[in-house]
Amino acid sequence: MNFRKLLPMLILPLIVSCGETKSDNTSKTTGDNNTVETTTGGKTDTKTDDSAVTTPEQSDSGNTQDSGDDTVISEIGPGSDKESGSEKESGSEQGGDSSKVDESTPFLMEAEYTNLDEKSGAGYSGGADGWAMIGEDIYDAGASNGYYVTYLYKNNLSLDFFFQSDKEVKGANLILRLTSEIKDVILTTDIYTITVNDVAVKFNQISLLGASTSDSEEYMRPFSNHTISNIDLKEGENSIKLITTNTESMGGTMYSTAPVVDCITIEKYGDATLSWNPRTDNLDHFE
Ligand SMILES: [Ca+2]
Repeated sequence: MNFRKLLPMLILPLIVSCGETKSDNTSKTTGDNNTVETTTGGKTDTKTDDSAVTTPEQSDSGNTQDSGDDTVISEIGPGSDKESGSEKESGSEQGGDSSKVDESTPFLMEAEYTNLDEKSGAGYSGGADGWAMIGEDIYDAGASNGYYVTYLYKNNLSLDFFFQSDKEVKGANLILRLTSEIKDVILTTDIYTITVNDVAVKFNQISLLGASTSDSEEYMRPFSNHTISNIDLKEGENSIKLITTNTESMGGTMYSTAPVVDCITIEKYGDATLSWNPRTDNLDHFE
């Protein structure tokens, strides 16, 4: 039995929520702030009044993208680093423990469900504050949950993910799902800072090439996954922050260089239980 081949078969059915793309009638939510998503080992439980948070059942209705789900799953699935040529180009492996067998369900946090209340962003032509920094995936760029966060083109502006773990975790993977707009973006530690529990992590260059060339072009570069390995979590409250740390203008009022962020996913966290409180009410404004 070739276990390496068997592993994706075991895990892929469990991670449909990670690849969920926009569907016409199910992705919007009427939120309350009490939603809790908890993922333990092999399954995800969502507790919410209207059950509007990502569930695998929602992904198959009204989805007209012919390649969306399949593409996302193959990119985000365990083992894809070895099997996907494109991932080698964009990945940022740091010599993680590739021999570790870990069937934990990928823990996904949508950028559009983070707390944006105090955020003030800058875009190509003017800025946006709070929930208005959320964009809808109208050009079918493969955004998980159909939405993403942009307007991150300002120095020291951060996108913050807070979550809990019931135990310490060593050597997890962090996957960023990103794209670029208006101009190609190449992220390095010199211009972009990713922190885990407020400690900057090292990552290899992330290239987001093939962006649209103007804000009037009706196209968005498809989102792509970028893996950073060897992430440690602590028991209790954890944070992951994506921080724009440069003043390299991308044109217009984009004062800094930054990616567009769809979601982040944590993989290979063993038997820990991870949970967070997604701000699903952010999308109330899109009703
Ligand atoms: Ca998203």
